[in-house]
Amino acid sequence: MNTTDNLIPRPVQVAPSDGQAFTLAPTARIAASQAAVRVAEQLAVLLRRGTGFALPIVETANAGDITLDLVETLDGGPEAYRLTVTNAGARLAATTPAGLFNAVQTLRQLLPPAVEHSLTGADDSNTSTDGTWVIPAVEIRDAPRFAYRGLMLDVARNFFTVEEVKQQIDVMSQLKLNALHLHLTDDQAWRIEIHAPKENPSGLDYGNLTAIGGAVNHPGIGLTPGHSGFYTQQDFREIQAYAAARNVLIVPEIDLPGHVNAALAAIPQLNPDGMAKPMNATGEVGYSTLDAALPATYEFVREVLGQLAAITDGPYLHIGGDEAHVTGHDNYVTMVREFARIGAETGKTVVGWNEYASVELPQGSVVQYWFGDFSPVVQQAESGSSKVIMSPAANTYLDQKYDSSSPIGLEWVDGGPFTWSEYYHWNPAQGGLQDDKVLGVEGPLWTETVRNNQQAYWLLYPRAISLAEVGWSPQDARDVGDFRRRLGALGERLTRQGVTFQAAPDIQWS
Ligand code: TNX
Repeated sequence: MNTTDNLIPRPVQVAPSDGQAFTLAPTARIAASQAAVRVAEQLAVLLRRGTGFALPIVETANAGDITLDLVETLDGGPEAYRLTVTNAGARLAATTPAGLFNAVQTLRQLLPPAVEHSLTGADDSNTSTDGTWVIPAVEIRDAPRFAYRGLMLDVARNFFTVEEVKQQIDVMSQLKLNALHLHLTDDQAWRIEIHAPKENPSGLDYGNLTAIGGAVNHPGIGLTPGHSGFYTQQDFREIQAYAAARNVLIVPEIDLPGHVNAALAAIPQLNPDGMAKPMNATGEVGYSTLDAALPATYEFVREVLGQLAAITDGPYLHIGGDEAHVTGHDNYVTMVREFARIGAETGKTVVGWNEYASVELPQGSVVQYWFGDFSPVVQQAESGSSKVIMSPAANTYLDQKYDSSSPIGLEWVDGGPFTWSEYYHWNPAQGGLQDDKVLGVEGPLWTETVRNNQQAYWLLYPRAISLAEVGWSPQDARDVGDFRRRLGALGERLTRQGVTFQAAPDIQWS
């Protein structure tokens, strides 16, 4: 059943009207001004595939058409939108294409689930169960609670091809998730091409980062080693452009100064003894570090962050900072302070895991909280005008097993189980932080146990749907019981899209 009650994330204001529903006819068109044509085209692709109708894009609307309008003002910031459906048509209005994109995702959920098709291109049948495409009459006004609503893909432990990342973006963006953090480097692998620089005082072989660090396909002990591969800078731009067209911001991460074994294996000069480390595909953490005393360390970081900043359109550059267990406190402070400065010098806003909050950071740096002591985070937020991305492990970690019977996933977070409901039932504004200090929320998917998109989907969904609503909907508008019902109704749409989700036993899936 398509109704105005099933929307996820729940909009700020939904006013069903007594008027007649709108039936999309085979003669319908999509009307859009020049600046709205790109989003209109995306809606057209979805609806043509779903309905088999021609749905041409035109400049001015007739009765019976869908209209996309860019307007001057609308409360709620750049992502806000208004969606009005009457028997004469549907009208989507926003101040930006991002807002229009959000409106399209809502419209999509007002159509029967049969409008959805495999995102991998497998099935192309196009009939609704009763052959009609009815959209209930309604007026929706909506805007996000937080500007940043993200997922993280660990592409180091498991490489995801450009095509796989694009599919992840297709799935997440329908839930109005708007940031994808790519964990590009770690002990096991280095997944982003770094060109040989013009100036290279220490003669570092940057090509080896991906030649050695991207070639991870050897058998390891313990956890299954991930796939080989890396993104060329062109691949990265391609992912980024694809994401931008779907209102998704790419946040690239180079994890420093720990989690660097792949770099130490590729570039001997990064080691104090000048000897390259062996590659290590195990799931061990916290054993590798850059050396604070080596000039090559800073030369390397400057080059890598500089090249990455140059290809990154978004404002953020993530420099890691987590689990540097063998770095030593003073060395950690020295390096992270300098790396954050280098990052900020590229013109980007630096982001780091919460361990780095104890270091003096450039004003406005972003802290991503995942685990441990919250007080340095609050302190940074207050003294350094930093904003916080909330990823508390027990409420957002998408790598955790749902419970001990899960065939994949890790089990290191205390407590549990870790189901859609724990990931729904929390408030990102906590520990003294108000909404204005919270940039948003992010669910990380570490991939030591993940080897393809379907496995990733299974760990992500439905928990990432909880996260999407936590990030979007007002706290006082959220209700676990109501969400449970709406989540069940979303099941059929995901199934039609070919997304394998965890069929949580406490949900009545459609
Ligand atoms: C800790 S969470 C990590 C990751 C691992 C994860 C699971 C975080 C910031 N760092 O490097 O993948 O544990 O082993």
